[in-house]
Amino acid sequence: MSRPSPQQTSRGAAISAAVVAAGALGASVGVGLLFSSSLHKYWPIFVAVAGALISAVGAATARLVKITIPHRIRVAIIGSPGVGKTMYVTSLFDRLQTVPEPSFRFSPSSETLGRVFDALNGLRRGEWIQRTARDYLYLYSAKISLMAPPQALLRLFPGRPAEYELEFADAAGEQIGEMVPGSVQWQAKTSYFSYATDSEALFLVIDFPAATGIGPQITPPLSEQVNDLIFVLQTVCEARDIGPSQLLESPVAIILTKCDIGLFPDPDPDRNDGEFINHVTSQLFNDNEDLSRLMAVARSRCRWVASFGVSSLGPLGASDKPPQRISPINVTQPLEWMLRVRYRMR
Ligand SMILES: Nc1nc2c(ncn2[C@@H]2O[C@H](COP(=O)(O)OP(=O)(O)O)[C@@H](O)[C@H]2O)c(=O)[nH]1
Ligand SMILES: [Mg+2]
Repeated sequence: MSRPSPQQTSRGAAISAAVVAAGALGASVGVGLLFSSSLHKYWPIFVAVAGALISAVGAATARLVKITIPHRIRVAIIGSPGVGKTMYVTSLFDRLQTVPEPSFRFSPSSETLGRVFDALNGLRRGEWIQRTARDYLYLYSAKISLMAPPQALLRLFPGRPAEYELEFADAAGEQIGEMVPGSVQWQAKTSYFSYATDSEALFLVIDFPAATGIGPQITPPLSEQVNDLIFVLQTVCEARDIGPSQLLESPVAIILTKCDIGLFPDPDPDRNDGEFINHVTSQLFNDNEDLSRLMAVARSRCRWVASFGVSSLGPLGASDKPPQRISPINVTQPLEWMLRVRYRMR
């Protein structure tokens, strides 16, 4: 796990100290001028100009410090075994390297890239992704730089990118139902649960086949998956001391994976698959009793909630073999949404 580098932190501190010193010097010169000359009758103008200068210096300092100290954005990806969590993170980190999104740049760590390429090479050899080992927490990390919109007083200046550490934690998922604070299991698995409770965002994952009954059913029934996710949400709120009148400030993305299975049986070259999946999944979240129950609980406890439909592999056609090449659909949308709402990415 990475921290803000000391170099960058001290650069931020040095810049803010320099800006504050310049402000203090300017203020003393102003006061000196005022009392040593006949200008003292214009004191209201001096006070107004000094006020404007001080607020501009404050805003600039805050922005500079924000730019030079990278935050760590931790995303916990949670869902039952087999819903496609590991495949989703793999596909996301592969796709983010070439995302045509001008607002952010992305560079995965070499360890993460090694894991992603191992998984993709396995698919090419005809092997499905390996089951995530129980009790392990796999971290996928990258540096990202975001173009944030300029703040009020700084609109005249071009926006500058801010650097963040992005980290996704993927676990096997067997332990969701054991997420009881204070229980022996909870204490034994602190790394996973404290990751979930401390994370900056939650990605809750359900698979499209379980949600619709279409395609192979390899995961627990939908109502069970939904109950487990509601349990996780309530537990995270409890662990963070979020009372019923407060809202969890971490964005919560509810993601339906394997939506390519929903594109069956009519592959259509004229259709935009991404939009089609979004249309189908938003209807599902309205019409399906379990999914709308999950949505209602999430909305009552969290400030930012949105649902997404993704396919980590892309259309497979009639084959049930791993594809030679993945063509993911909508996989970057939850992250882009989360960065926009929480980090005000442009
Ligand atoms: N059709 C389709 N199948 C998928 C997709 N993602 C995962 N799968 C299937 O679901 C299985 C389990 O995925 P995995 O990522 O290991 O699930 P996890 O246990 O949640 O990490 C994979 O071996 C694939 O067979 C997808 O986008 N489309
Ligand atoms: Mg897994």
